[in-house]
Amino acid sequence: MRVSNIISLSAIGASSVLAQNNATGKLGDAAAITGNPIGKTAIATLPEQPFWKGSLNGNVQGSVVAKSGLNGEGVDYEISFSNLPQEGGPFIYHIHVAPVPEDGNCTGTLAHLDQYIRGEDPACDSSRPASCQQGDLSGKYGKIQSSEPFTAKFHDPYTSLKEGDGAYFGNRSVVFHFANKTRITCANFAVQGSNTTAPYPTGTGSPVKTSPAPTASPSIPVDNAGAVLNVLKNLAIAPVVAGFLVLL
Ligand SMILES: [Cu+2]
Repeated sequence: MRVSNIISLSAIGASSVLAQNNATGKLGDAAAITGNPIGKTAIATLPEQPFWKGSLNGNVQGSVVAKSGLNGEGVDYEISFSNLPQEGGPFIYHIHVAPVPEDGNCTGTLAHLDQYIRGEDPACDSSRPASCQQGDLSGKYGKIQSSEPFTAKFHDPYTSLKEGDGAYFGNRSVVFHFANKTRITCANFAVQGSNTTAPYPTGTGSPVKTSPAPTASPSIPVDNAGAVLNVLKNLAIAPVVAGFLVLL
């Protein structure tokens, strides 16, 4: 192979890596979650009254039901929404980082669950869900078209029902928006607890705070720094460490 060909191939490789890096979090792609308590469920049910004060025929109705995935890996979601607004779709919904305050003000839920500091733009590429904001459920798994009722079931590897994880959402909220991001309604998750007696991963050494198995992200090269960072992310202190690294 000619040197010029090698150089141009290298350039293509470098530019594709750069393009990928542009569309992920400042802390990288989201790690797959393991160790969710078996049988644990969190449900967010929309309230009777909308937050949005425009013209609606009653609030959007429905819920987001989230259960620990098989073997505690990731979370299985069941979504159902009805009484959708007549216009302003397709609608979008997310896990937001803060709970709904007592007065029901959806603005108080702040931004999306985004532990890896990705931001909303560019829009989530649903073919690479690990690169999206963890809370961007409609970005990763589909917006809500206007046909009623809207239902969806999907598995998300990147959100957690394990307290202490940065990706834990049992104490957070769901917000339902118009396509233009205006907040229509919102609801807190309520944890239903574990409905089985299957054991938590305790009593077998140090099973809890391990980094995800390398097989969870086979296409991503892992160096020592990356592995350390993954562990730190699991400990939910990555932003602190990232701040420290910036100081360096
Ligand atoms: Cu949102």
